[in-house]
Amino acid sequence: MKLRCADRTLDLSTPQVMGVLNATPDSFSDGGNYALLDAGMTHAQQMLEQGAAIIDVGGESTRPGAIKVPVQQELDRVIPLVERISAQLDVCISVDSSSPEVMLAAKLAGAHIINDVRALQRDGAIAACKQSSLPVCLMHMQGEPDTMQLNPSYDQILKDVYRFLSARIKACNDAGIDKNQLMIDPGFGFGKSAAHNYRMLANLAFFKTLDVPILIGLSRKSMIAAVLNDRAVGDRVAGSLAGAVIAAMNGAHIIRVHDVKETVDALNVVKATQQQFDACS
Ligand code: 7PM
Repeated sequence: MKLRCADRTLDLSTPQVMGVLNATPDSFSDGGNYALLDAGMTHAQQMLEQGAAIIDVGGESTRPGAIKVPVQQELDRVIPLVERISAQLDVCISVDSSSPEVMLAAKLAGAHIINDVRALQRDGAIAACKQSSLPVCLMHMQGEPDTMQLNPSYDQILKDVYRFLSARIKACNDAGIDKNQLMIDPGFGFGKSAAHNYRMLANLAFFKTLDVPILIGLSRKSMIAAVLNDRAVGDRVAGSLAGAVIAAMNGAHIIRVHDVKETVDALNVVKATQQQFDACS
């Protein structure tokens, strides 16, 4: 399975790693814009060397409880970084945004993929995505980041998420976005309890019949802490790796992570295993 991403092609026949690059100021020391750019470039280069196929640049915090960021601020954070990465590194760049303005500016700056946690539901987002001609990841979220973890509730989590993603695929198709430009993501941690998240992880293969590549992100999230005695964020690597391996074995094509080197190692073991599975089926 291959995904056309602007002037690049992503080979998804084996699971690929997407490295998280935070362009929000709280993630770096407060050294102003240039320091932020330099730190971002260094981190991007390191993740590329460690084997990331995609660098995911995000300027809007979607953490539970996060407040909304004005579009101009998102543009200021994301666009210079995308420009520099695309000029200097041989890697696929995705932009974590729900804003049509950011999607279009990111395309001009050299981005290859749109990653939208709101699945192009904002006004003008489908049109901007169509105009960009970039592939897009459609993610499921219940509610909005500031309140989504207060009382997540579903009739049937798998069917509810599946129906939502299926409807968003149809909305994109209706707007003239080709199905081979789409990916889906069940949205771990986005308006879900730990039980909801583990039910989705256990049954990830259920989403295969949507017939588009599956992207997942569970790196360092609270679903990992929930089974590790509420372990601190920096100490969730092994738990996150277990989640990445389970997801890859259940059909995920792209794994979004913070710890690239460790995840690439784990996925190489998955790859070796999957190759043997193919050989005897
Ligand atoms: C809690 C929830 C804390 C989410 C931090 C986050 C995803 C994403 C993010 C994901 C896709 C984080 C985030 N998570 N995009 N953006 N899938 N497609 O872990 O799971 O950095 S934000």
